Amino acid sequence: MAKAAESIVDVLGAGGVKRAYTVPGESFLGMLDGLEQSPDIQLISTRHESGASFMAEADAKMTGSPALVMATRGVGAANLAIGVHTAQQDSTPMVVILGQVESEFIGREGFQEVDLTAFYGPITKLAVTATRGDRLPELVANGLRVARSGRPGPVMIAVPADLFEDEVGVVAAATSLKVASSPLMAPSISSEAVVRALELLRGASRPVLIEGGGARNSRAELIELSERFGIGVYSSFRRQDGFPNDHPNYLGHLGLGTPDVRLTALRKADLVLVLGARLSEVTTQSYTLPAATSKIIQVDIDAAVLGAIVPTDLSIVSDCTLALRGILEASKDFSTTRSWIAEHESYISWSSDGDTVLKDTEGVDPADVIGEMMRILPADAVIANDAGNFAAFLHRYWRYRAPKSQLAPTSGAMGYAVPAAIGGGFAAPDRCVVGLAGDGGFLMTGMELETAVRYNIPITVVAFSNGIYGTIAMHQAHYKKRLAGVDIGRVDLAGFARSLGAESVRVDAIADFGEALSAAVNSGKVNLIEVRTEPDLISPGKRLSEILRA
Ligand SMILES: Cc1ncc(C[n+]2csc(CCOP(=O)(O)OP(=O)(O)O)c2C)c(N)n1
Repeated sequence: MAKAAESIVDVLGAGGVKRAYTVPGESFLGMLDGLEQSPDIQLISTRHESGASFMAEADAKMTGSPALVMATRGVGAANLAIGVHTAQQDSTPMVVILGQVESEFIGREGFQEVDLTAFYGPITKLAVTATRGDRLPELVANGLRVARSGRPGPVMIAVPADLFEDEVGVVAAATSLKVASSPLMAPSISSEAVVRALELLRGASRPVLIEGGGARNSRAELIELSERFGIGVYSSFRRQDGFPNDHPNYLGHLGLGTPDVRLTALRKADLVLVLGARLSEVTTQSYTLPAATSKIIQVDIDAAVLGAIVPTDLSIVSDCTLALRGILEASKDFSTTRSWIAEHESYISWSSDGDTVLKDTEGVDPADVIGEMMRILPADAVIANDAGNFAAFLHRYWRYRAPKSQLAPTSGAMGYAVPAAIGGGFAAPDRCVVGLAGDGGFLMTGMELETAVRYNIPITVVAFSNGIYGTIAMHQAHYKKRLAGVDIGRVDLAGFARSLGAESVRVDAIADFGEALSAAVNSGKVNLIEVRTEPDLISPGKRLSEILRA
């Protein structure tokens, strides 16, 4: 016999969970104690539950294994929700354990009580409230199974506080361990599907593919397929690290504000191969692409995704790597000389799409910051980004060359960058990790720099300070021709970071940025670089004042 909390910790460890992120609460004392004693799982205490959930999401994005997040009752659950929603939209495996009021008080609106099953239902794959302590290991093992299977995502188990102290029988504990550690063999492509895919691929004259998160581990196969069949490659929204951006078949990113010229190859493609991408609103450019004239092959591990957004000519339920291997194995005799060099050159060249990089700006031009990052950072640096208009410069000018080098929320959640960089740092301690945020997003979760200092996770954060919620200002300029509620005060971000124990510097001119960045990433410490930018320089080559006047 063991206490339920101890048994859950064993189950999580058997399921590959390495880290548990939390703000502690009185409703899960047994879990905190069990994790602190565990040799397999590190307990990480953060400054806000949103930070905990973003860290867990980024950690799991890097490793592919679920991370654990825990929070207390209604209050912690509310703060935690933003990172859980991000895990859902980003298809990231996550286990959420929420402490609930004691079982004898449920339904009386006890202290901080909320119906957690109802609250978390829409943002998780599975939301359940435990009713018996002896079944807790079973619920957690099942949660792990659901989080990892099919299209991965978050699961939530709410536990009335008293149940953690219940006893679990030996057989129940052993069965749960088996469920948690049982290997999950991914579905593979059928030989019939290979034949039909090859028919379509051989017959295509201008094929492109869209790679998504489900193809994250298929890099070598993607390159081989692209080269053998002369397929141009697009990244789905914020999945730019799936295919080397400097490969001559790479065509660009289907993101926010993608210039029209970038989309021509997709618009004109006679065949589009969709690999592990759910075809989100952003990827499809508001559900307008792929074009109705394109034939579609879609490969996904989750049958529910296939054909859900765009009707397909061939739907294949398979792990992407296994599907690509099947197709490659059956087409060894095939080769083609199709070239995408003109499209690729137009993408890779610095001032593509007729962007005028605005050199007469008073502050620092964010495009130049990305240029300096390209010059200084290692090609395999992990770049975590927040939501905001500064990110448009990153997505356009940074070239993702290494696998698992992008931590970017398809949920568009502000506040992601700092905790995501920390989660990335925990998951990949040997990589250089850099977070990018606007001043708005930075001050939502920037206090997590203290968490990085405390756990000695040497990340560097670049915060673009323009004193404005820039993205919203740009939308208002386009649609309302005047601004509302977007001014925010200029804050001494470097001073704030110093108060949290980080090294910091403020940069007012691009000439000083390179040195600051080199020093930061080589310091082995937590660093913030505050970059002062001009609010008028709102997106690559565009001034806010011009949009307001237009
Ligand atoms: C949590 C959250 N709240 C609100 C928004 C809406 N939103 C998107 S971008 C943005 C402004 C971002 O401002 P800042 O971080 O300063 O970056 P900038 O756009 O100025 O580069 C807002 C408010 C959001 N995406 N996420």
